[in-house]
Amino acid sequence: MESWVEAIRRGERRRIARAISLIESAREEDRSDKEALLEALYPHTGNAWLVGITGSPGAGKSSLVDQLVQHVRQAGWTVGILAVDPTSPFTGGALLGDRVRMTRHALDDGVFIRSMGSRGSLGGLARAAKEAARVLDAAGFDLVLVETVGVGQSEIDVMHTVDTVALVLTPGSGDAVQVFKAGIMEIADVFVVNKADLQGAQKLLREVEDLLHVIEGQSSWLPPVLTTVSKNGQGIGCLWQELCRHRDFLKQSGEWEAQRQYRLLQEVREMLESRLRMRLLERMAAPDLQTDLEQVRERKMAPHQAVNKWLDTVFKGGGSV
Ligand SMILES: Nc1nc2c(ncn2[C@@H]2O[C@H](COP(=O)(O)OP(=O)(O)OP(=O)(O)O)[C@@H](O)[C@H]2O)c(=O)[nH]1
Ligand SMILES: [Mg+2]
Repeated sequence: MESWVEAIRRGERRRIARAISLIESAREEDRSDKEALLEALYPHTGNAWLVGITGSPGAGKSSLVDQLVQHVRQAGWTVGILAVDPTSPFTGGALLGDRVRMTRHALDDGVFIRSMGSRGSLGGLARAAKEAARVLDAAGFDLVLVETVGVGQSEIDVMHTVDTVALVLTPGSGDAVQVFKAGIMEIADVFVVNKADLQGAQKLLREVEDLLHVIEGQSSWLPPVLTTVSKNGQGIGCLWQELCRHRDFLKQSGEWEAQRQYRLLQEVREMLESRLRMRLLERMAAPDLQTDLEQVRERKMAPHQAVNKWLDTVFKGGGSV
């Protein structure tokens, strides 16, 4: 394990890829290896800047990521990319040709690209994406870009694991309204109207700006709206500038640390809750508890009495939960 972690920290691509595969594994017998790896990596994380790119299917997210990678590589940053698709069962590169248009970075040592599907969803795809991002973080990538397809709940969950979120919209798709419906507006830090070469881009830009005035004053960060053409790279420099401005805002306002601390506490809480729930449900199958249930059905014991008794057994009766 130690040499594996060292190899990851040196940026060895095959070891990084293997680590992410392990994280994606839904097999119970992989759990202890996975936990050991995550334990060993964890002290080396927390350095990368995590940026999420989300938006409806076909909005141009991958093309945008591709242009952004080109741009930040010239500025000397190293980049890890996770393309997360909750609708796809495929993982580990099966989607790369399809979803991620980034073959030109394939030979660049400063870029690592990986796609993740829903297959390894022990604990949820958002958790797997978060843990995969930690691998890339420990591997020393300065920037980790997380692309998610769609605007549903799993995308929102994934976006809750990054520092900065860019939402990609396109003209002529009724996107601005959709954004409100999905409740994703609240989590976007930068709005990108992509495909600005198409008709309706300026109209969409104004629509989004109007919508944003509604939330003006609610936070000290007012999300900027900008246009891009990810086909040819137009507006990418501006996008990078705005992303960096958000990062600076987070750092200067103290939000950077506050947001991370809060999320780590949430992560522990959620994990604890789900583990406790699993253990309790397992216990409920025990014969003595079945007898109590029978008593509840026969109205000889009130539901809360049964619950009190079970909790007593589980927590006080020497039983580990
Ligand atoms: N006209 C125009 N087309 C674009 C632009 N950016 C991307 N496209 C096209 O839009 C299509 C989808 O682009 P992708 O980058 O794959 O979009 P995506 O959001 O990653 O798609 P999914 O991952 O499938 O959700 C492709 O055919 C692109 O060539 C743009 O700025 N202008
Ligand atoms: Mg894509």
